[in-house]
Amino acid sequence: MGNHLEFISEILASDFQKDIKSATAQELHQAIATYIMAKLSDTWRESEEKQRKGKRAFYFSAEFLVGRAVYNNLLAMKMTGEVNEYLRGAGADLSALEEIEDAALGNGGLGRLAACFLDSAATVGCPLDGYGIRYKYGLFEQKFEDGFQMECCDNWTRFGDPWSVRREAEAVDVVFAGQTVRAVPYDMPIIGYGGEQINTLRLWQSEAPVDFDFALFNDQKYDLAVREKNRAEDISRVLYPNDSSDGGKRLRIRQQYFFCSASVQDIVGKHVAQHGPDFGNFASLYAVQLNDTHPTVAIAELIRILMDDYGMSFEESFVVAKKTFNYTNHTVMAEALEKWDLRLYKSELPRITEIIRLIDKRMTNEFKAGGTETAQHTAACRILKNGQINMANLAVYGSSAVNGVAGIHTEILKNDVLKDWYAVRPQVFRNKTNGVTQRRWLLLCNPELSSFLTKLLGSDAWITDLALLGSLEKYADDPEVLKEFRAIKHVKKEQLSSYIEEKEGIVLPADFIFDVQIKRLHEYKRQLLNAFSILDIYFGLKDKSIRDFTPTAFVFGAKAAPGYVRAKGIIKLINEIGRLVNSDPEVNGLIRVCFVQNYNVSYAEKLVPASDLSEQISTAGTEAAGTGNMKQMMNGAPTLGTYDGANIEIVEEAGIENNYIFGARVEDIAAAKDTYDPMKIYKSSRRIARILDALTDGTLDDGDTGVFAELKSSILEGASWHKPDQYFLLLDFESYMEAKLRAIGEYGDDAVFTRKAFLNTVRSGYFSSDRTIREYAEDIWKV
Ligand code: 26W
Repeated sequence: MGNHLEFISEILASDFQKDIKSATAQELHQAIATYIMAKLSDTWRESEEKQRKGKRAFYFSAEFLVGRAVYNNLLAMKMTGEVNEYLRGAGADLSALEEIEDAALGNGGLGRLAACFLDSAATVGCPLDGYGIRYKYGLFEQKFEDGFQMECCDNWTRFGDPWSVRREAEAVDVVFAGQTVRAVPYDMPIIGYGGEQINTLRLWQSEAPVDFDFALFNDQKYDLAVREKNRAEDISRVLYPNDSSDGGKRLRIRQQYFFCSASVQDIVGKHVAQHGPDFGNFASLYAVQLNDTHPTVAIAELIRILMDDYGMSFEESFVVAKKTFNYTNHTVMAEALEKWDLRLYKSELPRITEIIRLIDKRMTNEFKAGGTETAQHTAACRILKNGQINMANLAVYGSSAVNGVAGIHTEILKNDVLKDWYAVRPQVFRNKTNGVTQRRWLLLCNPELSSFLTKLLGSDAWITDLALLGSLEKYADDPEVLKEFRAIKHVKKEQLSSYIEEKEGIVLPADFIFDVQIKRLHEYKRQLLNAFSILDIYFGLKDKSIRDFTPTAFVFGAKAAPGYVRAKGIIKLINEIGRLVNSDPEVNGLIRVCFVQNYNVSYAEKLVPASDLSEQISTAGTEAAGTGNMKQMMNGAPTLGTYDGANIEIVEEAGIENNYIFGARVEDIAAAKDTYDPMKIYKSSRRIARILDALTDGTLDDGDTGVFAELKSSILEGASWHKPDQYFLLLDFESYMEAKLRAIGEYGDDAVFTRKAFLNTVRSGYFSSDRTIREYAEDIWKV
């Protein structure tokens, strides 16, 4: 490869007849990626060879929110510096690649967690590969028109995808009722930090066995000629943009079965090639993690293959499957727990449905045989009931391990959502508190803080052992250290400020507090409560009831599922509040609001390091864990949050005195549930009434869509499908305001606020996904 870096120029010359200076960002990206792919090729093959020798684990997920690969891969290969220098020598710079699209093959937390897990597994030497779907279109691109969310399709591979290798030879057929499609694998390298181990993310693309029907074309039946092609490609065409309700769509069933069947066939095929058609040791060689219920059909698919292709009995096949699969639950939201219509399912997957019937039968027999103690739980645990397939029950019954993603969440699964299963199978339940990779969420997005931590620590070992940061606690009262820590935060805020001015046209002065709430838009995450707090502060500044207020910028990033009308109404409301506040000279020197457009992984990499306050304000008992909270903690933002999800463990690690915790606990909510009367609060609080009335008294304009009035009545009157204020915004309002104004008040004081911020960073070691992956590997996968 000659002077290896030269290879980049050779590719530009050969593929684009360009040199570095004249190349476009996409061409430069193509060349650099090809260069890296060449460099890692041997190691990637060797890693695969090595992993074939032992037990290995597979992560089945309908979503992998990997974001942009180029910077992370350069970092993992420790080549960022030399490649940047080489480009600079030719008048270019790596920052040009800021234009490169994210691979947004996921909705939010669940998808990003899967990506962090793959990075950690490859880094800690865990043999974990990912299996998923290569969506042609990822999560929609979000634009605001007059404050309303508009969705555009995300054609992320239009400039190519140099990080994927098409493995034509390993394609398999996936059979549906009345249609067989070709599942073609595309492999992405998952480079462990340092490049010693490279795992694989295999994403399946759906194609028609026959691309084009020439006869039909000859008959000028042009659409018909490509009908099969389109019907096949529909399966992996687009990611479903819902992150909390399954929508019951036929294509979704096809997507789930498509990648599960292809993945199970792939694993079984390799097993038979290596060990022959003997499945006695299958479960001791492979562990499969089901990322929520979306890939649950894989259990029935393995049984189908062992029975129909290898002649095993249902019982033998079931036992192998149960020992192989493990299930992670990521939400307690009823509407997010998948229950498929049996007839719909059968119409798509008749054989699989038969096998699910056998599994349900086996389960009811087993429960009956267990005596009343067990039998009494049969109804709750049934897989088939009310004409539906309960995917969570199938996942639990067909798995060896079941876990939640944070302490409180796992307790809620045991005592509520899956309590009947916990009663009969307590031993399968365990907790695995989420984590995030410090490579992307500290080293890559915050090199300034990273080199400061390395300086203080005297080594960069924290990059693969984040717990080492704990030894920096001794600097918490060192004014010089706090001063530099704060100066670094200021640098990140200036970077974000100029980016937001360029992208959003809004000026956020870097000396304002950056109060940041970034996550999917959902009522339980209570972006609406945050909006109410801004109105309260606005009115307080206007009537001078709030004095010597530390200037604060309220920053939001969130996409709403396209069909989630109320969520889209909340986006419009926050944009209208932004219009009101930012254009009011009486207050815009003290408060600003910015709702960034198209919040995604790459935008998060700019927002997280620049956030001073991390808004984690979900109703207690609703956010399974959260992972954004961990990223903002790592980057020195104290949490303003409720006692929910992983906030609780963040407070345990960093100290409640170093965060701003408020609001009703789960048990308070349970106690208030039946008597809760938000209208009474509204009537007894002028403060709250002023805020809610602003939604309908003309202060804020929803363009006569009525969405603001609907928002107000959802709080005061409720709706046909829920009680008033189902997420208890008014219940938590006062304590939220107290905590928020206290945080804003303390911000100015280094020895107080910066000390808290610093302690959050140095006590964030536990929240590395390296720790989480090691727990899965030791406790569940046994690899
Ligand atoms: C069927 C549609 C659908 C799609 C995605 C329903 C539910 C989902 C996901 C489970 C939603 C999700 O992303 N859950 C989030 O998972 C994170 C990773 O564990 C947690 O940190 C978040 O608390 C949880 O909301």
